[in-house]
Amino acid sequence: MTYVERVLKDLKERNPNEPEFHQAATEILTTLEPVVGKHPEYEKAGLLERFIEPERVIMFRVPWVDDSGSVHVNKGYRVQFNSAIGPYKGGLRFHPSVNLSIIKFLGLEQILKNSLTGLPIGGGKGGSDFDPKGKSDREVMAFCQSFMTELYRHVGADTDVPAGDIGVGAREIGYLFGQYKRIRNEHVGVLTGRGLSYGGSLVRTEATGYGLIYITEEAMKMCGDSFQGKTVVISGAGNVAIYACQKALSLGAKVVAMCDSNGYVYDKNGIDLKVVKTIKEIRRGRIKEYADIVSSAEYHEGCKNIWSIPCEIALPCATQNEIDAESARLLVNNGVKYVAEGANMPSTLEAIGVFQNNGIVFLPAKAANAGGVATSALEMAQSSGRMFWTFEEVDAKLKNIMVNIYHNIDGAAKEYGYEGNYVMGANIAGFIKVAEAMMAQGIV
Ligand code: NDP
Ligand code: 2IT
Repeated sequence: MTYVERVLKDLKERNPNEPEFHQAATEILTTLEPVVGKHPEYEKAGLLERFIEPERVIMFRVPWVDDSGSVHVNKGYRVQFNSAIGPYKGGLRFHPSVNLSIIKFLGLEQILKNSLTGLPIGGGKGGSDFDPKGKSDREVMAFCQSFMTELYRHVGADTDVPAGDIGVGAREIGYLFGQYKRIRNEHVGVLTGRGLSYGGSLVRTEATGYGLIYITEEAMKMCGDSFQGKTVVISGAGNVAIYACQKALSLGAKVVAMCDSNGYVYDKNGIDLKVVKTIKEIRRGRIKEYADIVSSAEYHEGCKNIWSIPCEIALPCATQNEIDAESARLLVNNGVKYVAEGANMPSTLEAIGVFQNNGIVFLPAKAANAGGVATSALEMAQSSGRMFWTFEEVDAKLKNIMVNIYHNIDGAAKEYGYEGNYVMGANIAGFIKVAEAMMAQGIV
C-alpha cells in the first residue's frame, strides 16, 4: 500500500459517516502520489496525516428566538483547517444540509484554493444548519447575533477571517460584523464581503462569478476560442451564478438556463439577467417567477434536468454533487466543450472521470471559483492598509490572479506529465506551497 493509500484508508476509518469529506480527500490525495513520490521526506514528517487533520474543530450551540416567541437551537461550526501560509480564511454556509462532513470537505478544499490565489491565506470553513429562507430580517439578525456571540472568541483579523457562502450574503455579514464589533469593541477586517460603507471592497460581490469567467476565458483562449456566441448553462441563481451570468453575457455568450433548489428555467431567447436579479436579489423569490414574467421561458420542477439542455459551456454554480455521471454523459453527448466549477465540488468523482475521458476542458472548483476568496484577501489588504481601491483596480487584480491560476495549474499538470488534467494541476500546485510552509515550520 502506498503512503497516500494508507493515509486515505485511515482517514475513512477514523472519520466514518463523512461522505463529502471522504470524496474531497480522495480527489485530492490520489492526485498527490507523484508529489509525495518525489519527496520521501514528507512521509517521514507525517505531512499528509497532518494535512488532512484540521488544526481545530469548533462546534457550538446557537439558540435564538423567532418572531412568535418560540426558541430554536441550531448547530454552529468553524473548522480551522490549516494556517501554514496565513490566517484561516473561508466562508460560512447557512443551509439545513450543513453538517461536519460538509464543513470539513469545504475546509480541505479551501486550503488548496487559497494557496492557488498566491495570497497569504490559510484554509477554514464554517456555518450552521440554520435555514435563512422564509425568515424575517429580525429572525436572521437574532440568529447571526447568537452565532457571533460564540464565534467571536475564535476569530480575528489576523487569526481567522470568515466570509459568505450559501445562505450568507451582504445582510448576514452585516449582522455578524455588527455583533463582533459590539462585543470586541474593534472595527477590524474580521469578516470579508462587508458592505462598502464599513470596510468592504468593490468587486467582492461580483468576484466569484467574474473570476470563474476570467479563468474559463483564458482556458478557451488557449484553444483559440472565446465566449462570443456560445450557449451557456448555469446552475444556481445566487451570488456566484448571477455574476457569472453577467460577465458571460458581457463577453457575448447566450445563457439559456438557470435554477434554484426547486427547479430550472429555460429561456431559448437567452436569460434576461435583470429579471433574475429582481427576483433573487430584491424580492428573495423563486426562479419559477421568471417564467411568469418572461414569455419565452419554460419552468421545470427539479434541478437535475438542467444538464440535459445542449450547451457548449456548463457552469455548475449551485452546490456539491449536482452533476453525476449520468448528467455528465448527457452534457458530453450534447456537445459540451468546457465545464468550469463555480460551486464547490459540484461534480461527483465519476462525473469528473466522464469529462476527462471525453477530452472536455474541465476546470475544478478550487481553481475556477478562487476569485471570491482572492478578492476577500484583497479586501483584507485594503482593511489593514486603511485604503480603498477603485473598481477597475480590484477587477484588474482579480483578472490577473485568475489568469495566473490558469497558467499555474496548466504548468503543474504538464510538469508532472498530466497535460490538460487541471484536477492534477490544481491539487499539485496548491499543495506544494502548503507543504513547503508546513515542512519549514516543524511538526506542528
Ligand atoms: P447563494 O446562497 O447565493 O446561492 C446558492 C444558489 O444555489 C441558490 O440559487 C440556491 O437555490 C442554489 N442551491 C443551493 N443549494 C442547493 C441544492 N441543494 N440544490 C439545488 N440548488 C441549490 O450561494 P453562492 O452563490 O454564494 O454559492 C454557490 C456555490 O458557490 C456554493 O457551492 C459555494 O460554496 C460556492 N462558492 C461561493 C463563493 C462566494 O464567494 N459566495 C466562492 C466560491 C465558491 P435556493 O435559493 O433554492 O436554495
Ligand atoms: O468557497 C469559497 O471560496 C467562499 N465561499 C469564499 C470564501 C471567502 O473567504 O471569501
